[in-house]
Amino acid sequence: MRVALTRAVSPNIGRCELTHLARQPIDVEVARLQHARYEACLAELGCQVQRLPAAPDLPDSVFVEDTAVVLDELAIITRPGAESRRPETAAVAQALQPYRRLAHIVAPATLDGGDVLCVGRQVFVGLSPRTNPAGIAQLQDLLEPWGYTVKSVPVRGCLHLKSAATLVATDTILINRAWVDAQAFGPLELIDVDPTEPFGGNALLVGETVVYPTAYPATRRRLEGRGIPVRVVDVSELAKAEGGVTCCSLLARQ
Ligand code: CIR
Repeated sequence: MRVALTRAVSPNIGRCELTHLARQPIDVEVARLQHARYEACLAELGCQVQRLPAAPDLPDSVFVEDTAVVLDELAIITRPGAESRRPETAAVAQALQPYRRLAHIVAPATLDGGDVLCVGRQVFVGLSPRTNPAGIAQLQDLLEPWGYTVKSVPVRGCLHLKSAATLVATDTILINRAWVDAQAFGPLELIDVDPTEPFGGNALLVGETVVYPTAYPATRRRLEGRGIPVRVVDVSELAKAEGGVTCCSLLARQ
């Protein structure tokens, strides 16, 4: 059993933070519909979806992934790199409290959950526009006592580590090598995104199934060709806010 924590799309998502994308109008109703279908997909995969109410003052709050790192033993509440996003953490901390003991990243450290890629007890952390070396050091101090190893991984040309690389099976990473060095992942199996789909590296593994955007059919075929079951969701409106499929939920194994 898994709890999937989500948060409703803010009516002001159009005022979201943007780093690598030009601003385009976002249709809030379409974004809400896509988000609801994404939640339905998680429910079909056996998650118990718990949705936090929308926060009109927090345009990016649908992207709950950045506010916490949820492991089996504890959850770390982050200090997001974008100042506008820091107030998002309060409601998420409250929602996670019943499920996990909580620890916190504190100033001057910054860390976005989108930079944290867990592969068993190995934790890869993107050194990115949002996550600084102090954030990685604090995460390491919090996780090492629980037997995790934390490794810093520089990213370039994208927002977060998980824009470039995500887990698609127990020992397999989907990767865009233009944005992160493959060597960082040592002996793990790698699947490259199709070169025509640079944003295709963000996939959400739920159990043994990958939840994946409709927007990247060539990369999807690569995943399926390696025997990975894929469920597609249209998240095109959320993608205009620079969000992907991992960003919209926090999964907590029960
Ligand atoms: C931001 O720039 O923070 C949001 N507009 C997008 C965050 C996406 N989050 C993620 O990839 N984990």
